[in-house]
Amino acid sequence: MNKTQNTPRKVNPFTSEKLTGLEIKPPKTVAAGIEAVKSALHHIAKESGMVRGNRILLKANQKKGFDCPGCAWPDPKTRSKIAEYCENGAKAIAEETTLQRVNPAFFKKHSVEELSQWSDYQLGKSGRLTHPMLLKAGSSHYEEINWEEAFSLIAQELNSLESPDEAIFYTSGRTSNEAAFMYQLFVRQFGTNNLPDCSNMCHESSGTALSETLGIGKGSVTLEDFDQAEVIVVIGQNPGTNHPRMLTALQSAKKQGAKIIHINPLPEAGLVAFKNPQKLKGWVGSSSDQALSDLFLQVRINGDMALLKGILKLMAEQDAQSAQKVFDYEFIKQYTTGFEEFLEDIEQVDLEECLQQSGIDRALLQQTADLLSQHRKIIVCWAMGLTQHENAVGVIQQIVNLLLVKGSIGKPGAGTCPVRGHSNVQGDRTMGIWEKPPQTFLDNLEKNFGFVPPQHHGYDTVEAIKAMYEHKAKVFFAMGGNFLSATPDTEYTAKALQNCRLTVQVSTKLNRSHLITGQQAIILPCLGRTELDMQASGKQFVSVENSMGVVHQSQGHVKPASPHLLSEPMIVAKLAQATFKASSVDWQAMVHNYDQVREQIEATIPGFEQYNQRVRQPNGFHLPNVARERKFKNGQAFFTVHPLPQNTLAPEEFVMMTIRSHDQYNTTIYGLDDRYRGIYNERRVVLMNREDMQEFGIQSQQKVDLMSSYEGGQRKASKFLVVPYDIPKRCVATYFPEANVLVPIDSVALKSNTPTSKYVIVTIES
Ligand SMILES: Nc1nc2c(c(=O)[nH]1)N[C@H]1C(S)=C(S)[C@@H](COP(=O)(O)OP(=O)(O)OC[C@H]3O[C@@H](n4cnc5c(=O)[nH]c(N)nc54)[C@H](O)[C@@H]3O)O[C@H]1N2
Ligand SMILES: Nc1nc2c(c(=O)[nH]1)N[C@H]1C(S)=C(S)[C@@H](COP(=O)(O)OP(=O)(O)OC[C@H]3O[C@@H](n4cnc5c(=O)[nH]c(N)nc54)[C@H](O)[C@@H]3O)O[C@H]1N2
Ligand SMILES: [Mo]
Repeated sequence: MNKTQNTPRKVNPFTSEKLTGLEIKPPKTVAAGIEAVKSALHHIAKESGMVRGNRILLKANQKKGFDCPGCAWPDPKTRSKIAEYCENGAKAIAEETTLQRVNPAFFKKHSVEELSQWSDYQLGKSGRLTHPMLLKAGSSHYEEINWEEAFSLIAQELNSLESPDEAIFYTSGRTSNEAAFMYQLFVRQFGTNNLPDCSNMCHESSGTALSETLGIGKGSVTLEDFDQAEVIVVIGQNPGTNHPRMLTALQSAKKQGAKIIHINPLPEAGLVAFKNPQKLKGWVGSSSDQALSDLFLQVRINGDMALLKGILKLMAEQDAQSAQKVFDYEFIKQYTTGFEEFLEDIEQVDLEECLQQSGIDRALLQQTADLLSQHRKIIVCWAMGLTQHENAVGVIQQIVNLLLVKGSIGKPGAGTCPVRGHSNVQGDRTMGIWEKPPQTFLDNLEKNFGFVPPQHHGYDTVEAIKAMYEHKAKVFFAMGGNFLSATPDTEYTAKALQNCRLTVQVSTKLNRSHLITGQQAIILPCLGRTELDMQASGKQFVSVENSMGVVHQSQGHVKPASPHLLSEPMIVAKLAQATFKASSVDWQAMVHNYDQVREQIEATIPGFEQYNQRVRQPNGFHLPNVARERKFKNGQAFFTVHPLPQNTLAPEEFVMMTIRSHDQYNTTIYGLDDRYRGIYNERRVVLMNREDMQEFGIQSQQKVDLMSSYEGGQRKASKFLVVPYDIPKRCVATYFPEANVLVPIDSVALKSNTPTSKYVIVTIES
């Protein structure tokens, strides 16, 4: 079956162009409710078996259960006994606990070339990976390899590099604190800070913006703050799909009197109305449809800077005119620097320009400014709609300005709330998964482990792709994720990976990154979150940090998908033992009992005092947060000044954002529907404004090609079907990862280097 060939493998790095049969229905106005319950049960029954699946679901997000691998939204202190999960959490769990298997027989049957022609949906649905696999140079099929051989092969490649900086170690955001800490320790002892992660494509802009102004890259609110907030702004985020349990928090806040402002180019379901499926009333659909948002501002893509500046201008005018101050001068004086420069900039704002650039009319802008003026307990929540733009850091800092003028940082019911994606992406960063580690972190490693970690910064995700493309990096190792499909500029990234001598993926499920490889490729299959992790000292649990800085435990109970799986910590330990002739670290002791890893974390990272004891408390513990405690660096938070972007389009150009459908988890495709948006059975769609369609003579469901010509380079994504949609003029939307081929590798956010996945200039060709 296995052929050795001299010509390179003809593999397809792109998503499948096969159309699957689009059906369009009116978008939903209500999120969740009985349909969500039906959908959750359908996915669980199909993948995991009805009885088994439901037993597994009962453990999701329970105090003695596992942390849902869906999103990073925190758990409430009192949990629902029957269902502390949401529809999309259930889908994530179904995906991991599926009964399908990708075993050596599967790989014998299907060549890598053949598999690369499959859709992402088909690849994912093939099931859980069961054995370590090797794709030899020139070979057509993966073949089984034993663990020891796999580790020694990787070690050999790593040790034959001219410099440790020729290796890249990527991390996705599901990796536990324990695995992440050991992984970065291994990588730094090996000698590099090349630790790019999914965060580089995700909330990096938030981290950069917040550390510069507030001294900490994380959000400042806790879940309890939602019930005390007077105004909650949800901007650039689609919680109905991506953080469904956040709707419960918003609903509860609203019951306590909070007003909710929704700022988005799309009227996303859930913020319009929401039926809580966790409450029995909601299960049968009898609760009244509640409109969650009080104000909806349908901003143009990247119109947020203009919108925020316009709002601040109106608030400043009111503050100047009325005796009752809009701004919190006591807070400003005591805690901030730069207010005068900020105010001067705001006073010079041209309101007309703001209205035009944001696409919001004056009356609505005034209403929004009034609401914010009248209240002093404000929370702002945001996600990818803000972080993936060239001026992302600036826009987020403008949000910080808004909170600072209101004194809305570091008091109950107020603060910053960047809503994280992957369930432990925040914890991974705390553990040192960072290409730019702070010096204190490196010093602590040195003190604790007795080796000198590399001092120079490593590659982030975009830099890593370029380094591989330019043959500066030769080994690529991924702790989870789907690097090929998640990153921008698919064709360029594919070449980059193919330039490597070896690519290694630690994975649970098959994806395109296993097929677009270096000369040699290895798959190391690992345990998932839901599975029992048995080590020499007995059953283990791991810990994770949610979006609000709460660290808590997660314990899997499900029988592992295969007896050959290793846990991520074990994989790191064995890799370290194979790579190092001698090491100052006792790798075996750490995996013997994960308490030992936690002891090392406690000794290295501030905030983890009595880690093993506190993580065993039912609700875990909060990490310290200088913004929440108003202990800003040198006592001060910083106002900053930001210009309006120059967003001009040629007559034939559109701005495209790449977003998630309701049936996917990043590059994992659960199904082909986007129920809330009324789009069924198709992912190759482009959402377009009806007037634009008329102007350009485009029909509903017409097949078009999308072209991007950033700085002269031509990129093309073929065969997309047009869906007429309620979206601002000259704005279009496509799904990620289908449209990643159009995101230019050089189009990145200033300072954070995050690909501008929400701002790609395209033309549409019929
Ligand atoms: N079910 C499910 N859950 C998930 C994920 C998943 O794929 N599926 N992914 C996880 C991950 S890693 C992450 S990071 C999060 C992502 O969560 P989100 O950030 O909610 O995900 P996106 O689909 O990228 O949605 C971005 C939202 O921003 C809006 N938007 C786009 N451009 C702009 C703009 O310029 N201005 C404004 N104001 N809004 C804009 C879009 O219309 C959309 O509503 O979700 C996490 N949770
Ligand atoms: N155009 C565009 N591109 C984007 C985005 C966008 O909005 N638009 N969003 C960006 C964002 S926010 C993110 S976070 C990235 C996501 O980038 P990644 O995190 O790299 O991608 P995922 O699709 O989440 O990774 C899925 C794979 O992870 C593996 N996996 C799942 N669970 C586990 C586990 O427990 N352990 C291990 N070892 N592996 C596991 C499975 O094999 C699965 O196939 O994509 C980014 N790319
Ligand atoms: Mo993300």
